[in-house]
Amino acid sequence: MSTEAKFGTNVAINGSRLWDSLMEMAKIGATPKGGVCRLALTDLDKQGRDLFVQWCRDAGCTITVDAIGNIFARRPGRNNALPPILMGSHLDSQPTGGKFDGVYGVLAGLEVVRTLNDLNYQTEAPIEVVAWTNEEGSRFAPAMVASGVFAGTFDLEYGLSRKDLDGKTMGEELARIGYAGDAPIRGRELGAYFEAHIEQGPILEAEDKTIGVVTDCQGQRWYEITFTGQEAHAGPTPMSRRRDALLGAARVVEAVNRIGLEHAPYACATVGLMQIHPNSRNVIPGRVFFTVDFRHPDDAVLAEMDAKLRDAVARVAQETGLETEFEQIWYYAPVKFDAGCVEAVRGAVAELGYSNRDMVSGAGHDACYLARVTPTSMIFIPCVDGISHNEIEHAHPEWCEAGCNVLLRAVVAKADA
Ligand code: HGY
Ligand code: MN
Ligand code: MN
Ligand code: MN
Repeated sequence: MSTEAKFGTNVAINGSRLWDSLMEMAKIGATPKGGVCRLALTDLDKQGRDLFVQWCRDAGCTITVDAIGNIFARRPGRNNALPPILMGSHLDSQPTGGKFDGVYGVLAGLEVVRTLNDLNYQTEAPIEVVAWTNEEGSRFAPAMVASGVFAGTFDLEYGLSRKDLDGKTMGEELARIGYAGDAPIRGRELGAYFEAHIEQGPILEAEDKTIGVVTDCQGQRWYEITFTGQEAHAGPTPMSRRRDALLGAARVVEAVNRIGLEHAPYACATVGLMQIHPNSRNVIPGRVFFTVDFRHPDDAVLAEMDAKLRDAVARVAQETGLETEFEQIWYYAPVKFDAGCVEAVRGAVAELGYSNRDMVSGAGHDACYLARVTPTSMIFIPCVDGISHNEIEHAHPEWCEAGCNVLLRAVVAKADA
């Protein structure tokens, strides 16, 4: 039965309440250019978590937190023996993040709960809003590590032992902010998972489409590379006697970009983090640490890019005589989302009459790991100029409202199935 038949035709979420909650949450870690910085497990992440938990309790949910800090806000159904339908995303951000990446999916889930409360409507199965720990992978690599632990891809010890660049572990930081929970880390039977998220790319806005029906997500490979040469004085050291670690890194940065271009238009290849030691203007760099982020929707191409990177690093090491350390620290294959969940989203979009198109997600999401343990799919809304992971990230209120209306219907369709 369609949700129209259940709720009647005038069912809609409260768009201004959702927008107000997004703007309220954006005050936590607000940056001067209008973005947010709420790095995973910092005091600001704790503040955001505390606010989310309070809002969920105010909406009548019960809260559980698991051993890697994932927060589950549960709204009971008529039959609580049934596996719950989950919806959510993440509250942590990039260092120069935006107001919507992740937090939109969490607060859209809360708005679904608030709307069902307004309607005094109880779903058959229970529903849960989830905030996953450390989705961004900016402070603690890799990304999505907590949903990966939940899905059984990583063991709990691996997750808790992830270190930031200051050597602090996720386990220590979870305990410090009071989110080292005791709920079982996995093994619960789940009904389905839906994640609403901004597209973080330009397609929906460019095609004037309101909703992205996400069918797939591209795969990723992350690497950590170190070149070691010899610090020396920038003045007296002849060019012929230098072992300049930054020269090696620069040649690999060029190779990374070339590999991405060779596999255009779908490949993505990025060097985003680099540490130069001693990072002094008149010292020849002795050591350079940097990261590589590869993405592609075709696993075989992702493997080809991997092989080309390894060759490039070996060639540069040979050319420059630098020592190298090379490690692939993360990999997941491209993900195909569950046809039933995709159809639930498509059905909701049709009921609502929103313009839409199928999409492959360029960004990684917790949904990529949830897809390993329960039927999963995603709902995209546009973002202005496709810009994200940037303080100017923006989504219009009407887009946020539309995505949440779709989430409401998809979740209820599954919970009442
Ligand atoms: O990197 C990603 O795709 C996500 O933002 N963690
Ligand atoms: Mn995100
Ligand atoms: Mn992100
Ligand atoms: Mn706007």
